[in-house]
Amino acid sequence: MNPHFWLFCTVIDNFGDVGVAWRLAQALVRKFDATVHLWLDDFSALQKIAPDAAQSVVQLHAWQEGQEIDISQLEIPQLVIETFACTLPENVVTLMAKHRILWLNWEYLSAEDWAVRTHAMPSLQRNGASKYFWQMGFLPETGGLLREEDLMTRANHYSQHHAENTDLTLFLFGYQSPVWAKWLRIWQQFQRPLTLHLADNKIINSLKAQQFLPEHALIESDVYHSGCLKLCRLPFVPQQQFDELLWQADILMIRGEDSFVRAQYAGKPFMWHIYPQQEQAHLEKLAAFWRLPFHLAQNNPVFTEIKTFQAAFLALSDELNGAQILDEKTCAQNWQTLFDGLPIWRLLAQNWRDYLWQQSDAMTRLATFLAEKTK
Ligand code: TRH
Repeated sequence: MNPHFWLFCTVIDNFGDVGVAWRLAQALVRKFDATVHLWLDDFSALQKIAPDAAQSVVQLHAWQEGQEIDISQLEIPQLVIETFACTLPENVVTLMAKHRILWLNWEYLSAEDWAVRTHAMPSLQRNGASKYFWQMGFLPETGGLLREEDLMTRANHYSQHHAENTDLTLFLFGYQSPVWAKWLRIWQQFQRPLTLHLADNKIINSLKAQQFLPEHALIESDVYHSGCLKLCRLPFVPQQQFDELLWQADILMIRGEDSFVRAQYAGKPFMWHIYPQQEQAHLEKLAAFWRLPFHLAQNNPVFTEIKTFQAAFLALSDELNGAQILDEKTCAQNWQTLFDGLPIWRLLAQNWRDYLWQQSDAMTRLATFLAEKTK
């Protein structure tokens, strides 16, 4: 008998909520040979990341938070997952209490201590049911990260069949910010040919808002030259092909949550444009993450010269994420340090990727958790 799992997701904005829910739904099917039902309140983002979702084995349902759902034709599930603390339908909560169904809150990814501490902890609900926190994370004691079994094979196959870039190529997938125009102006001063792959339209819009790009740029044509910079607008690809966009580039500027994880598995130098939160709460989350790869590097004799690189990197990462504004000269010096330090940046990313790779993935950890809870 294959298990039945139910998954609920509300789309806040962009592609990350649905991106994680969709990846998770497919991972559950693969790992547990499960029948997975996914309830979503907005299908437009799913349509973009998975245009063939309707033909998938994942069973899709429309739902709005606060509404009950029709469960009369469905088998009782063994597991119900609410992603990112969305509020489950009242009749599902009642069903779970009656049949003692396992209930998980699949949380946003964070390296902060509280997230590590609360992983797999139960929180008692008003109806007596226990809801468990699933804290995805980077350490063995967390809920781990989603990754497909064939990811490394696909990545190796890609690099074996594609030549290295002639110009240094940066993949840029970030949020709206004036920092992009500032950084591109600085990169222009270096006189080094750079190819910039621009995904989504937020960075392009930022460059236009700051008059770095004219309004017509990257509309009629996919390529725009500005001094030594070649800007290429990427088409939006289905999520299954997203990794290839990362493998094509030499440096990855990524955002949110799912693309952030994929960049780490790509093992390429990356910088994280974290999703901004109220009262700058994202800055603690950002710092908590970067402590990990840099700490890991400290224990590796290959990284004797990392201190200067680390200072420049963290200053730029802070600037990208609104923690500080650097004066032009310091900003340019820091970027020079990063470009000169590309070999260190590469090793840092590979060292971190290897560390993640040695760990079990989220589905393996979930299988152990389910086995324990259903004993
Ligand atoms: O899009 P994001 O910024 O998403 C989010 C949401 O804003 C959310 O509310 C917030 O909670 C979360 O970030 C932290 O970034 P993310 O998470 O990287 O998701 C992007 C998804 O889009 C990811 O699954 C990859 C996918 N994608 C494609 O499939 N094709 C593409 O061409 C591109 C550019 C992205």
